[in-house]
This record gives sequence, structure tokens and C-alpha cells, in this order.
Amino acid sequence: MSAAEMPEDMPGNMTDGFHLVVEALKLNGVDTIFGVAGIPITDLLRLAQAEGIRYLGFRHEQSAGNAAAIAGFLTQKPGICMTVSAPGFLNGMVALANATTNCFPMIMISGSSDRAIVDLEQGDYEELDQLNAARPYAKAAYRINRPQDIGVGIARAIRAAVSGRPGGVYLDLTAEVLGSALDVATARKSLVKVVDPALPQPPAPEAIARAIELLASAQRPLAILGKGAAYAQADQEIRSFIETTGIPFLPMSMAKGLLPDDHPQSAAAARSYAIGNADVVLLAGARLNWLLSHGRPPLWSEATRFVQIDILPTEIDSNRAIAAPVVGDIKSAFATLNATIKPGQIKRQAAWMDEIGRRKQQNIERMAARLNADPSPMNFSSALRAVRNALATHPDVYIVNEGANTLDFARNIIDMSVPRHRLDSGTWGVMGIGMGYAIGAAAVTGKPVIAIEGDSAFGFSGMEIETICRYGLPVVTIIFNNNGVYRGDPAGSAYSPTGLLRDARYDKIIEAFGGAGYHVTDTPGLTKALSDALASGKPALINAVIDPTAGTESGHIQSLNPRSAVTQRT
Ligand code: ADP
Ligand code: TZD
Repeated sequence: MSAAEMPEDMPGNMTDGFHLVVEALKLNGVDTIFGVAGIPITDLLRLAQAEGIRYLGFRHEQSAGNAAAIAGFLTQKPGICMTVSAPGFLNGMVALANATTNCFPMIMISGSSDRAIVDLEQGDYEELDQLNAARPYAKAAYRINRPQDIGVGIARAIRAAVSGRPGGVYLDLTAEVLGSALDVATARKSLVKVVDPALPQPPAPEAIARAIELLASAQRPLAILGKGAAYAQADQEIRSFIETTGIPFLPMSMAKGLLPDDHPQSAAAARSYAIGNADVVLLAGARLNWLLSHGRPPLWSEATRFVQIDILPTEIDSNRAIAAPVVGDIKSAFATLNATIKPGQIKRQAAWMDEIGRRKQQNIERMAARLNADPSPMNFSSALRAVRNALATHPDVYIVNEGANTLDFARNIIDMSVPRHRLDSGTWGVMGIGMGYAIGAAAVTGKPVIAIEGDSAFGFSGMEIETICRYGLPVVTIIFNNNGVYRGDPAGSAYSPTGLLRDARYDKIIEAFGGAGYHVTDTPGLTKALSDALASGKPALINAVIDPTAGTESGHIQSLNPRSAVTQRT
């Protein structure tokens, strides 16, 4: 610790908690912090910025947390979010819980009020027992109670976030610890540089042998790639396995682009057929949760047998019996599979591929009719065709996507050809990730981002448009504006529970902050606005008018509405 790093108003041999936190983060390679300022962390943020850490200040902690979480997904390093106590902490909790649910590495560091007063419930400013409130929603939660524990506390948080199955970690920093003095010699000794927090975890050779045996016995094999496979950055290993074995694959939404969507082995356009008829399925970094109908009929056959590659042993058998579990990290698992499979051991199943190909063709033709129609006003398909056309020359753009119909249609219509470039509502189907993910992705990659947002979805994080404009980030937000949650109300009727203001001009919001607003009502207008916005590299928002009658309630998951369950029973 050099003299320059000492607090100015302290004797030369003393330092304090603020400086130690910043030193500990820098020592561990943290170069970006997302947050919202206030007591007791304002000076911590100022100091971090002065010490060369990039700080992005948000308008709401949930968006700051979402930015940190997606930064973690994209970089394999924990994204850092800082919040104030009690309400700021709770605002960030949805993002922390969402990171844990999606297996994204992130650390939320919150300042907290005086423990002596909080624990006796004596009514401190922003009083809350934050550590215990965070525990159920975090992969791990720690509190630092002494300045000499800052180094080890931050090291534990980093290791917990990225090791094994990644997740959200909560770190509680009391105001007292931040303001405590410590002598420099003790402080220096207390810092911890984390060594190899996410070492490879190669699977056991027996597990690999069992998996190959099962795959070799299959006549109708199928690989399902999930966002754990995307996170693992094993792009070459996975592609080589799929292409060498000739197994058809299905990407889960955030795994799109691991292999390009137009790859001949993609079974995405024949999803139900491939899932329902596969005899052996290789699940890689994907859970058999609601997004895969829990592996149960009617989508799935009872006879299908599974190979599952996952880093978390307890994920295996969580919904269905797994015949060949492969516990280990995806990169090592695919590298070992590739090295162990003998040439010709897994035979290409021509009849199966032909049938998948036939069904793909039928479905693509059926979809083409909808895609090529030009209704006025636009519907989801025609508007997404316009977006797809504008994106054709920009395959490296990151796509953020939330909404119901907007999400379901965009997932199917916008092809991805590069890994980890589609970021969406994920495991929880949560609204509100839009602007946080867009800012996080733009900040850590420096690349352009397009956020395709339902008008309701946008509202959850819309004020972050100011954040985007303040930092001049290359984010283009497209709002599919159909006047409501799922769809708009009939003209002239009172607002229903799903109705939103008719004919709102979201483009005016960004103009208030100096960004470019576009208002478009047809497909040529949308393609042109998006192309112009991308070419400018500046913050932009496109208000795309969509037919208010176009949306379906709950999008593609209507069957999860309790009322439709009643209808099905009766
Ligand atoms: P999707 O929603 O795309 O189906 P999920 O989020 O359900 O994907 O599943 C991701 C899975 O990937 C989790 O079970 C997680 O434990 C696993 N996972 C995350 N990182 C790795 C890794 N490096 N190696 C192996 N499995 C991983
Ligand atoms: N609140 C949160 C945090 N997450 C949610 N998923 C919801 C509420 C419920 N919800 C959905 O599941 S989708 C959605 C809500 C409010 C918005 C759908 O409307 P939209 O998209 O305008 O964003 P479409 O394209 O018009 O369907």
C-alpha cells in the first residue's frame, strides 16, 4: 500500500475501511462497479472512481444489479453492484435473486446501518437485518464486522460467486467497518488475492464412458444446449462434438448462437418433434425445469434416456432419472468426450436427420407466410422481420429481449450466429432486466446492443434511458408498443388490468435526455430507423407501433395461467 493510497486526513501509518475495500477489489481485478450512491457508500464509490475503477451510476438498484449479473455471465468474473442500506439493498435483491436463479456470478455489496441499533430494533436510519434478508435468495451471504476482515470477506465473496455453479453473493459492509481505521501493516497483510476460483472440474472417466455408450446406442439422439454451456465459453469443444457426432441440437434461448441458428444440424424449427421422439438426450448446461416441461409427457416420451452434463451434482435426477450423469465443467466434459470417442463410434442417424429436416422445412414454410405478410399496423412477426433485416449485416450486435409476445416471437425470428449474444428474461421469465442487461453488456463489451422490449416490460427499467444517455452507450431500444401488457384494450373502453396508455410516445423520453427518438408505424420505417440508429453508434429509442390486438395473453405460456388449468380440468 503506497502513501498515495492512504486517506489524506490520517497519519501516514493508518488506513481505513473505504481504502481497504477498494484495494481488495483492485487486487482481484475488479475494474467496473455498477450501483446507486448514498449513505454509507458515497465516499466508497468516489474513492473507487479516483483509484481507476469504472463506476456506472444507475437510477434504480435493480438495474445496477442486473447490469452486474449480465457482466458476470459475459465475462466469467463476478459483476459488482453496490447499494445503500435497507431500501437500496431491497431494490437490488430482485437482481441478486435473479442472478442466483440464472447461475450468473455477481456480488451485491451493500452498506448497512449500525448493528448494535439494528439488532435491538432501536430504529436506525435505514434499519434492516440485511444479512438474514439476503440469505434465502443468494448462493452465499457474508457480513464483514472488522476492517481486518475486508480482504478475506471480499475473497470469499468472489470465490463463492464463480466456483462450481455460479450465483449471486451478498456482502454486507457495515458503515462502522467502512469508517474504521487500521494500521497499514495489518491492512496490507489482510488483503487476499484469490487464486483460481473456478478451476476446471473434469468429470470422472467412468461417467464419460457411460455417456458415450448410451449415445452410441441411440438411433434418435438429440443434444440440448443451455445457458450453462454458453457461460462455460467452450464454444470450440461443443461445436466439434456436435459436428463430429452428427447429433442434432436444440439451443435454449440464451444458448442460441453457440452454433449458428442456420446450422444444418439445428433442430430448433422442429423442436416438439425432436424432443418427443428422441431416444437419448444429451443435456448440457440446461436444467429440466419448466422451460423444458420438467422432462415430462406430453412433450417428452417416458422412454427417453438422458445424459446430463452439469457442474452441480444435485441437479442430476432433479426431475427425471438421468441414466448417464456427467458431473463436471462443460469445457472439460466436451474436451474429454471429444478425446475419448473413437472414430465412427457414434454413428450418424440419417433417417432421423432426414425426418427432422422434413419437419423443419414444413414449419419454416408455414412461418414464412406469417413473416412475409405486411399488415397495417405491424404485428409481431412483420416488425421482427424488419428488425431481422436490419440486423443481417450486424451479427455481432448483442440482443437483449423481454416481454411476453415480444420475447416469444423474437426468440424464434431473430437468428443468432455468435455465442452469448442473446440475453433475455431467462429462468424466471422476469420483466425488468432490459435496460440493466443492455447497459451491463455495452459496458463490458464496448459493442452495440439492441434491446427488443415489450411496452410493459420496458416500463420496469425505463428510467435507465437517462443512464444510457449520460454515458453515451451504444444502446438502441426498440419498444413494441401495443398499448398494454400482452395486448391493448379495445378502442374507447376503460383501462383493463392489462391496459397501458394508448398511443404513448416512448421516443419522446429519450429526446428529453439528448438521445435520438424514432416513431415508426411500418416495416420499411422500422428497418431504416434501426439501421440509422446502429450506424450512429449513439443512444436511440424506436417507438414501433404494433397492432393492439396482435398479442396473445401470456404469450406462449398461456397454459401456466391458473384459469386455463381450470378450463382444462372442466
Ligand atoms: P437454460 O435456461 O438455458 O436451460 P439453465 O439455467 O436451466 O439453462 O441451466 C444452466 C445449468 O448449467 C445449471 O444447472 C448450472 O449448474 C450449469 N452450469 C453452469 N456453468 C456450468 C459449467 N461451467 N459447467 C457445467 N455446468 C454449468
Ligand atoms: N412482473 C415481473 C417482475 N415479471 C413478470 N414476468 C410479470 C410481472 C408478469 N408479466 C409477464 O410475465 S410478461 C409481462 C408481464 C407484466 C409484460 C408483457 O407485456 P409486454 O409484451 O408489453 O412487455 P407483449 O409483447 O405485449 O406481450
